[in-house]
Amino acid sequence: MSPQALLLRYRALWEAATRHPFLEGVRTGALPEPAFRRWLVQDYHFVGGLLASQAYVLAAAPRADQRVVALGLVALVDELDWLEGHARERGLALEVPIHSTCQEYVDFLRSLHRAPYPAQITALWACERAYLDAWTGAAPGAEPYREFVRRWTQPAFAQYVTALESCASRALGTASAAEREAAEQAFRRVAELERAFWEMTWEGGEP
Ligand code: HMH
Repeated sequence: MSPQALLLRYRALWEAATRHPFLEGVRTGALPEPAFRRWLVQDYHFVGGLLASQAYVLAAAPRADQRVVALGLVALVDELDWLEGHARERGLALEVPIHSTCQEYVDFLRSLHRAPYPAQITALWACERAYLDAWTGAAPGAEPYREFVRRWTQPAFAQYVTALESCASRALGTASAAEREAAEQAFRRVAELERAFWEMTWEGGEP
């Protein structure tokens, strides 16, 4: 089972994770402003959580994967700066409570530090691949959102996702049956949590 095989096997789940009225709103410009604000502040929480989880992935990474995972970590630190800049520009407070949906995703990623490495790297790849696919579907995006679309569709990001896929592919290639099963479960969980994240931005409600 390869990363590509997972995308094929769970095609419907993946579509649900990467297509959403939120993204259609980004594309057309019809996105309700509250949805965008909710997304921005919760994604800031998410990236902070992803950064901490990815540090565990780095700790578990084989020698050949260290550079990709470590450079990805630094990119997340830059992303926090970038999101802070956008929040400031829009006068949005980032010190809002984390939404339970975002918390659930972050908790899941953190829980993977006890999972075998193939599951960890597969989940990390899936998480980033989800954003590549989601924002690619919204390209080029309406003017207010174009910079966001650009971030997750630029060649450097696509190359990062490809590099993670190679790491996941190698790990899965030598994984035991139990490890492959854990990786497959992690992939499905990431897809479900990505879908829930878009739903959260759309529906709002209490954190
Ligand atoms: C919800 N998934 C979510 N947020 C992100 N920033 C990414 C994936 C990619 O880092």
